Amino acid sequence: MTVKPRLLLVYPATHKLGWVKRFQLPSLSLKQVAAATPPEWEVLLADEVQEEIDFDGDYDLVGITAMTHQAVRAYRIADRFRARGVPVVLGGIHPTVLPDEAIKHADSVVLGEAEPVWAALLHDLQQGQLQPFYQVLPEGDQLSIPWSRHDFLAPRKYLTTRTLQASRGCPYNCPFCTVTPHFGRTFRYREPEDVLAELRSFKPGLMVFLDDNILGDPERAKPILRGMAGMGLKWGGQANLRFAEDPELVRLLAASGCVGIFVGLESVDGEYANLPKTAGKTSQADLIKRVRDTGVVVEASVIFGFDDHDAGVFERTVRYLENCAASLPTFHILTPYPGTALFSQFQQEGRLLHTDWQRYDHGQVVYQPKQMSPERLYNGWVQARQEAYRWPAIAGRVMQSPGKGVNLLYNLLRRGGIYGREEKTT
Ligand code: B12
Repeated sequence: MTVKPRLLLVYPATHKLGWVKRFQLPSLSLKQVAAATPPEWEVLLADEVQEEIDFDGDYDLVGITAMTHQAVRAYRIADRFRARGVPVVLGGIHPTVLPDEAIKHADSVVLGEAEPVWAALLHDLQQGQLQPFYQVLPEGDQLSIPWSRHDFLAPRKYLTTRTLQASRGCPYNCPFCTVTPHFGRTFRYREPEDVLAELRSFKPGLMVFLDDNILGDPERAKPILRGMAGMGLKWGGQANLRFAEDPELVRLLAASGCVGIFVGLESVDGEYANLPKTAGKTSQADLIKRVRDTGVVVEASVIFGFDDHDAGVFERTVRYLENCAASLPTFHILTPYPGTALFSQFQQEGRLLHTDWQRYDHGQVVYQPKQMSPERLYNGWVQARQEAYRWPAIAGRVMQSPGKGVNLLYNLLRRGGIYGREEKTT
């Protein structure tokens, strides 16, 4: 019997989660790396959100993914494996943006997408010719990727393991976002038939699209939504709220089994409510109502701390979201992620307080805001979250929505995250 080489894929955790961990999704990044791994490899997963990593295990290669807030933990994990002589590859958005930092903790760094380079990297490793960096830049508007892999996830408990992407990339290039500079200026879509075939392979039940903007190109999205009607899938995803300018898209969304859609309003007024992505002829409040009234939960996300935000922004935002009864208000602190135009701007202006990546997570203030102190911004964010998730506020918006049960469930989960306790591991 031949022994397969063993690949351990690691999802680093920065916090220990309580009961909320049962409502997480497995990393699609690692599901795609697994899918791109040739069958002669055995693929194992260490999802630190769910369990401890076995640092003494027998592995031929360790692959670690990292967003910015995970980078410090990812580097610690990498250093421990490398100290034992196990080669480590780092990938994901943070190593893509800062490959020279990442390579200090890895034998190789994959910049951008794994699918076009991963098999070659594994071949090079086996030949003893691993290169420090691998990268193939995205081109065109077609996305050709293997179906994501699930077998290596068992038997962990997730909200659902049925996640996929129908598209990648984004043309909007918002100054605070990493997507356009690193995943391409166009939407790249998979063939609708390929997406629908993957969806048909799922058992009926909950699934999640992890696209940046599943409805970004309506003509590419509509065949997918039409094909989903009657499949018995209940799904969630993320989109630009402007899709709701198109009544057909709103109707198809509800008919396709969508239960919840995450939309980035970014700001309820000022410059950031008028970005190419957010501006349009109908107000964001009216668009929210259109979608909400179909029974689809609208998770409306806003960011606090743009340069035109004064200390009145917290109150204005909470009231705005209350008035349009967005099903699930979500608040973030502006975070200048490395690789964004915002990071370069704040760096040039000397406004970055530090580059302790663990604290770049939308829940801490890492820069000097223009119109308030960092403390005021932080406290305003805490208060806005608590205010929006008081029982009367939850009851008010749930009562205004069709689909009250699903709406209430989402709100209870979110309230748990806001009022619950989280412990740091690192
Ligand atoms: C879906 C998503 C989520 C989901 C993740 C669900 C899941 N478990 O998979 C949820 C909603 C939970 C989420 C949460 C957050 N997210 Co998010 N999310 C995304 C989104 C839209 C897609 C990510 C994704 O799954 N892509 C699909 C996979 C296949 O692509 P990928 O991750 O790029 O992976 C490919 C390559 O990068 C590479 N790769 C990745 N890892 C590895 C590892 C190895 C070894 C190799 C070889 C290659 C490799 O190969 C993969 C396949 O091609 C991105 C935007 C984007 N386009 O990247 C933001 C994004 C990753 N999120 C971001 C952020 C900030 C967050 C939060 C911190 C926000 C918050 N505070 O709420 C949290 C953190 C949660 C946590 N777990 O700690 C930022 C990260 C910025 C940064 N520099 O860190 C992004 C880039 C959005 C943005 N606008 O900038 N997110």
